Amino acid sequence: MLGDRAGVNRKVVVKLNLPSSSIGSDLLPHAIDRAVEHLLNLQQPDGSWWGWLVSNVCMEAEYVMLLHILDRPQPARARQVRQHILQTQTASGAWAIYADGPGDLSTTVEAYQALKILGCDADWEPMRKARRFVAEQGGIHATRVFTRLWLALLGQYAWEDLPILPPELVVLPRWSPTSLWDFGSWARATVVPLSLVMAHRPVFPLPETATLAELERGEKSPPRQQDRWSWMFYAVDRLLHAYHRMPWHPGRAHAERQALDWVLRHQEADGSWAGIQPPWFYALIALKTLGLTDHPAFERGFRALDNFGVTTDDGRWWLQACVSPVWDTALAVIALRAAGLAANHPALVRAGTWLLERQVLDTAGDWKIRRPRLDPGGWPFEFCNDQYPDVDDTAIVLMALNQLQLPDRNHYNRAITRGFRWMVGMQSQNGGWGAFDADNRKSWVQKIPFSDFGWVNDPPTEDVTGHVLESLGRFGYDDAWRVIARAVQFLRQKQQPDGSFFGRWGVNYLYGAGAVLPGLQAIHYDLSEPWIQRALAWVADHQNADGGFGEDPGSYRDPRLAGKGTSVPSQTAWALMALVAGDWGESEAAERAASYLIRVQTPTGGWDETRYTGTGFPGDFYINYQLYRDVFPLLALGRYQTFIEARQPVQSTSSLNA
Ligand code: R19
Repeated sequence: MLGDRAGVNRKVVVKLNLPSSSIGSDLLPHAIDRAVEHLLNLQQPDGSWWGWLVSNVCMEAEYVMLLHILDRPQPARARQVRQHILQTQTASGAWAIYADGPGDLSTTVEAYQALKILGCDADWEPMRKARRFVAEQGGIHATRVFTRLWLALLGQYAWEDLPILPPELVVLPRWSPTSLWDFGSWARATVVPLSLVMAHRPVFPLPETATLAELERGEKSPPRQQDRWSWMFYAVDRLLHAYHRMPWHPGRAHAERQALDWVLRHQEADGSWAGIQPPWFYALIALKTLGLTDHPAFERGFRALDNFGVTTDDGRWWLQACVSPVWDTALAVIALRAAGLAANHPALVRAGTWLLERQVLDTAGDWKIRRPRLDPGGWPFEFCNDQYPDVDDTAIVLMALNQLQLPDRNHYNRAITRGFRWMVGMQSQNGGWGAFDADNRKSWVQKIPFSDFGWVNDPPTEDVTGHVLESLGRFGYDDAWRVIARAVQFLRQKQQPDGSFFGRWGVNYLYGAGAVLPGLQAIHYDLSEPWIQRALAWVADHQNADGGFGEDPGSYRDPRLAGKGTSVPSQTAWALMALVAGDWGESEAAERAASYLIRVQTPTGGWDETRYTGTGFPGDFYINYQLYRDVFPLLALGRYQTFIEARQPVQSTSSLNA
């Protein structure tokens, strides 16, 4: 049935329902011109692009708790944060983790605790409403481990009721059946400082007015997953609790020294840990717990937090989970090139030069553990993340650089060669690519009682693999090369029964389509193969009546929402990119998607997007990338225009031939 529709969609060449048919008119080039101008206006003086990453109120709530724990009150900042937390409360009294999403229990408890610390009265209506929501949802015991850990630090939850994370984990060698290296990069950086904190179980008591005495506690619950392995690790956790109660822990002091050493070694040049909020906060708490607030690493780390903060015009302050300048800059370059800017356009040369400087040539990165003989050469997501370059950024940066003419040819060639080798060298055994590590796919880490939030490993995914293929394709490689043939095999195996592809780092199957299909096109894969046509039919099948596409983050938890949701510019762009890449650029679906993007473009040439289309962790953590709304529609329209021009040189009479 899908196949039938596919056939129909593909063949119909539609004369657009835009006024006066956009192929012949100048509506499309005009929209592109305005979007180009808008994006160029957003470029930073140093040549980069950098949009905010909006996530959820846990960032600020935990910041408030952190200031209390570190005993670093900041009254002015506290007022701004309070304002922000109150402003993001939803009508139900809860806090959500994405725009228009349902209330989230853990997030609401953290926000409630922060507001108590910030002086809000429990009898105040917003607090009452929040409390009602928490009670309905099962109370404190039903929150995730991280939330209860924060409460334990504040004396509002029993340490005894949290799973154990022993610092001995750091001492276990890489080849032991369970080791630190089985966790994903972000989880490693989180687990190590936390193991120190949890071994000491410090409590930083709250004043009476800030406790959670009035908040529903609920019932202690069994493990979240109820399979055999989870029960087994639950039993192991009980044993570790018994061990914790014993007075004597041989080797503990050594393990703690190793863990502390690991934490200190992993601080980045900008003072952060792994460039993301959780390990950063926990590293500071670990140093505090060990009485090391005089250590230079502490002060450097604490001060650097301000770099992630954003002050708004209306007097709020909020905190980004991480920052995305490299990713944003590379995507902007790709979009502007697709829109027709020259390879040596001054703005793009500045961006390219900036990107060259960001390459990580440090040999000390964690990725070395899995690929000891590989030389460095990747790019990170953030400004300073020398220990965590990632494959996704490397693929996109290489793709961007590939399309530029930069003055320093030597530097350029060297950078490309190194980046290319690193990227290829990070391929996993199964043919795909993960983000920060190769072959990081053991599942036990996901089964331990500690792991009830987000993915804690970093297996190869469809979206990253699609980006790598697109990058390799641009350098002229095709599936005559084993690396590529294996990657195609990986994608084929990962395709869902309905033809779609899962999106790990973007919401969701629309992101998957927008990454996988351009990748296959770039390596000149035979797009007429049935599995590709099924992927395209899936996309076309999920178009909204307004011509746009949208997918709710709820689709990660509820399969019925796959590919469904209110139209959103970036997601419409991914669908259009998929259609154009799959040679469906002449379909009605593509034409209507392009029309939608043109229709909703703002007068200044950008797009509005309050919905979250970025994924931190499927089901648990989402990101609204501020630049996605402007970059992806431009990229999609640019590619669409190129496609149309190539197809219909005669019909385009006016602007295109001008
Ligand atoms: C593509 C480029 N990407 C490959 C990089 C994307 C970076 C996404 C931002 C990540 O920010 C984070 C990271 C980790 C956490 C956690 C967390 C969850 C579980 C454990 Br265990 C440890 C940490 C919570 O919030 C985060 C945000 C787009």
